[in-house]
Amino acid sequence: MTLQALIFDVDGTLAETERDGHRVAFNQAFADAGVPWSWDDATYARLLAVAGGKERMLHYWRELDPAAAEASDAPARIDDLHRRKTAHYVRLVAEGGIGLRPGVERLLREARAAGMRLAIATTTTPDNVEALVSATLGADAMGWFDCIGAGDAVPRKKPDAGIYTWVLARMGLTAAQCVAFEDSANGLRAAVGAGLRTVVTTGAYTRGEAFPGALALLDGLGAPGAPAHGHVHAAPWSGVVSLDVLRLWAG
Ligand code: XBP
Ligand code: MG
Repeated sequence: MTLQALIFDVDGTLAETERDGHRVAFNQAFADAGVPWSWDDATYARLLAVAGGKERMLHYWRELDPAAAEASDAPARIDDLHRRKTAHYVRLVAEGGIGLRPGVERLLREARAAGMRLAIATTTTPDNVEALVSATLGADAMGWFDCIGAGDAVPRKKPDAGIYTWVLARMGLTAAQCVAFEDSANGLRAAVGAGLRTVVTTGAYTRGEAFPGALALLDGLGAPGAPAHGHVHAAPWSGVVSLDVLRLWAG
């Protein structure tokens, strides 16, 4: 089957957005709303086991005060906090503080030049995707992606496979025609659940997780003179993840 499309996760895969982006935005939203929460790095690392910012806040609230978290006004309060958080995140990203991970822009441009289709499958919101893509690749770069599967497009977030099956359906492609890129165990489970061969590039928060079923488990995509290291089909591998390499791996 000829490789037709690359499907990218966003947070942790395109860029390391969590520690200095999302986490900071959550804390700013809590402060805005007068909510006495503040997520330090260790707390956030633990809470990242829950994909989805709204789901993550609700999980934390249930730990702190189960009764309040189940109250009738809880969903509206979570939605308000998430709107505030997303506004802070979009502003933080627009300020240019978060760059793409090494090799991401190179591979995206290589794929475009070869006529390979591109898509995004992420738990975060469409606004956050647009902010990151525009800030790092330019205002027209959202047009590089045939499909952007984000946030509440599907009823269940990763590790549910829904967002990936949603993207495949809209692309009119089968999993066998694509390769997915992820950074987390939740994301890998979602992509594999949709039948996708998946390249995992671990990040600051995810490198200690387990990644059963990954096509490749790497520390990044690599760059000329700065190869990635890891395993492909469980065999040690070092190099630069290029389109030709992906075509070879995808068979
Ligand atoms: C990672 C997530 C997101 C972000 C926060 O998404 O789980 O929830 O942590 O963004 P990805 P939101 O699938 O790109 O790795 O607050 O918008 O959910
Ligand atoms: Mg991710």
